[in-house]
Amino acid sequence: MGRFAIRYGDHVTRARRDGRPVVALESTIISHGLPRPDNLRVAREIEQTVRDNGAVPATIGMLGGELIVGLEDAQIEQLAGADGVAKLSVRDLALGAATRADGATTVAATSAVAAAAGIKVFATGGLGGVHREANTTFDESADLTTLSRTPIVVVCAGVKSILDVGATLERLETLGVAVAGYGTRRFPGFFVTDGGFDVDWQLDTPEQVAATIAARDDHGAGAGALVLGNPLPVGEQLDTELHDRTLAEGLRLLSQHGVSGKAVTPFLLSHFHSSTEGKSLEVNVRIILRNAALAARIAAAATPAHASLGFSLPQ
Ligand code: PSU
Ligand code: MN
Repeated sequence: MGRFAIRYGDHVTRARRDGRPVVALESTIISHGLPRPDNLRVAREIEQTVRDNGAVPATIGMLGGELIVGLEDAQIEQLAGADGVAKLSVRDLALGAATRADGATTVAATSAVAAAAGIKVFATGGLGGVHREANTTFDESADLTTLSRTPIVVVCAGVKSILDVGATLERLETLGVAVAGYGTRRFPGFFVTDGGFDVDWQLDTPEQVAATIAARDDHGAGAGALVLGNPLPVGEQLDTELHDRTLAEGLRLLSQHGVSGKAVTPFLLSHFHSSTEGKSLEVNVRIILRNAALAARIAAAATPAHASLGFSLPQ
């Protein structure tokens, strides 16, 4: 083991030893995506939802430079409450480790670390993507390029309409990232059920998703991720008029305040949460919990039956 080995939480070590299903969870939604104090409560609810659906949660993050797969509750509390927690994309991991940083991992970083740890399923809210005006700013999330070389399933509600959804889907195609809708052929738009674009594939059961993982692994022909878009039921989406109004205002404030780079996503998310009187937060939480539940069921379906019973076959 090197000086910078990944550290595993005890619950994840036990799950790996017993071959139980594990679901990776990101920490940037806790530190930068959701407002305090709700963020801590939600982080705990996500973990509990994974457990309730038959898998072990592994929230990933960095404390004191140590990369941890399976943060303990007190460590999650630390990332949720501390000021100055870094937003770590995949390129930042080694820099954070070397400088003993506290940091939360994005979809890109979480996917890369989870795959390195042999975890096959990851639940989040929304993916990063191509920003509006990326033709001049070149602002495209490293989530996309990382997923092109990372064998994992990301259960998400698509991308937020704060991004250029069409361009994001085009880039996912170019990068060789598989995209499917769960129970739908429309790509979800996070707060809203329908993101405005079709996808080529529809998967309807956790078993079908597990079979997709198995086929990719067995073929050995391509290491890209599968992005599984899990839309909110129409009745549960954010009111579309409120959504459109809040988005337009957020984009205007963005350019007014000259916000750019990695601050853009947190800025827009916080604008949504502060200007919809908690409505967007409520919808956001529902999205994440639904994705966590589905990811747990996929992880269970992807785990051999003898292992999910908690014991191993004799060698
Ligand atoms: N989209 C959301 N909520 C989030 C994020 C994205 O709906 O919290 C976070 C994720 O961690 C994602 C990151 O990986 O923002 C993307 O940031 P950027 O656009 O700077 O790559
Ligand atoms: Mn960016």
